[in-house]
Amino acid sequence: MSQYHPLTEAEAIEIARTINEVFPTGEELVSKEIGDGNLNLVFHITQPATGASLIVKQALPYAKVVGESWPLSLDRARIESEALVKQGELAPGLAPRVYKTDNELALTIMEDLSDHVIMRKGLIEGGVYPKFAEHISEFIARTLFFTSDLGMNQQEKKRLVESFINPDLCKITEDLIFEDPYYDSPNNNIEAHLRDAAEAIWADEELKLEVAFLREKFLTNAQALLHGDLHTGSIFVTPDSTKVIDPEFAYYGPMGFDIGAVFANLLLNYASQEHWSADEAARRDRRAYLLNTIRDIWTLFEAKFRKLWNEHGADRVFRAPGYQDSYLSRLLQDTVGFAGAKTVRRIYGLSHVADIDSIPDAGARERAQRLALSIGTSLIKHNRKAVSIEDLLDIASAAVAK
Ligand code: SR1
Ligand code: MG
Repeated sequence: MSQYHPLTEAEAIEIARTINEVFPTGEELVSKEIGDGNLNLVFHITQPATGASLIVKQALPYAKVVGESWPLSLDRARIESEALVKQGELAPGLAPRVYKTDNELALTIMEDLSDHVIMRKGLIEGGVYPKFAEHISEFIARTLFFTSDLGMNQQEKKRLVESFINPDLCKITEDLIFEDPYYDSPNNNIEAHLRDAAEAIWADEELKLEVAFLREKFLTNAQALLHGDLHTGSIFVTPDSTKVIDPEFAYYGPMGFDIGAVFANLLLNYASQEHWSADEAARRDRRAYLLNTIRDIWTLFEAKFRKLWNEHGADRVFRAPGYQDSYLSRLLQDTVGFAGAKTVRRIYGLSHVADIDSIPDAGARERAQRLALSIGTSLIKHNRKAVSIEDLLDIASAAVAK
């Protein structure tokens, strides 16, 4: 069975049965294909007699969301597996356990997290996750610091850069985030009522200059091993637990891209409160919760990152007074810019988010979309001027007040 082909459910069961630590006994296994993402097959395998379960995830050789006309390398399954293992080592308890990898079949067999909820869904349903800021700040601080030139052997880092070269998946990001939204690309998915807003962005030279700087950073700045797609659909949560999944876009890139992804998706949910909150007071409370979460994440991240640097810094020259402060201010600016770019692309680019697309009322949906565009474009324009996380929060608050 080892030559690549998309698995049938029966084959997925046969493979799952080899994971003795989950299925030590021979009772019947049941499979359900639950992949609702853009790129992969995901088999949820359960053993009704014991309640044991696991996930078999298989990469397809094309982007499922578009079809076979968009081929994608299967090597991304190896990258995803290796990134999951590395992230699990660097941030214990914050990534799913990997039981087995098969690079030929492009699969990863991993811990079933169905006692958690996908954070995007949880947020849409009004969930509150009091430990999330603590957990995600730990995840980003440790995975970014210990894979960067700040926190690891710099020769080994170059070898890691090589093993995480991920051209097909990077190309998706380069197109969908840093190019298509800024011209009349056939990839865009623009609701008719938003055409004028998209056209205004295509004509905005100040904005496009900032996008060019951000694109350049994404293309060239091999700062740390990124998750690469750290939106709220890549995070499982409960009130007590956080697990980061799906690092198939992992590659060496600018740290602010991962942090900005988390913030952008909280901001998209913030914009979507035009519909999901029951009334004005509920909307205010929910938005305050989301902005406080962003503030907490940045504050905790910065403190943890500085502590890691002070205790484990691998580079003598980088101890020069002022360098750490400069690094963190540049990282904040990148984070603000990438948060903006990742907000804009979800409104009329190829791939949207359920927070906004599932708003049934067209008027509320349009208000949420325009609000997200206003926040996203302001963040992009402001990125190189940002001095504090309060700048990002003020932009989000001001957009609502307009
Ligand atoms: C063709 S893939 C579209 C999007 O889904 C992934 O989650 C990434 O965000 C990508 O840009
Ligand atoms: Mg994904």
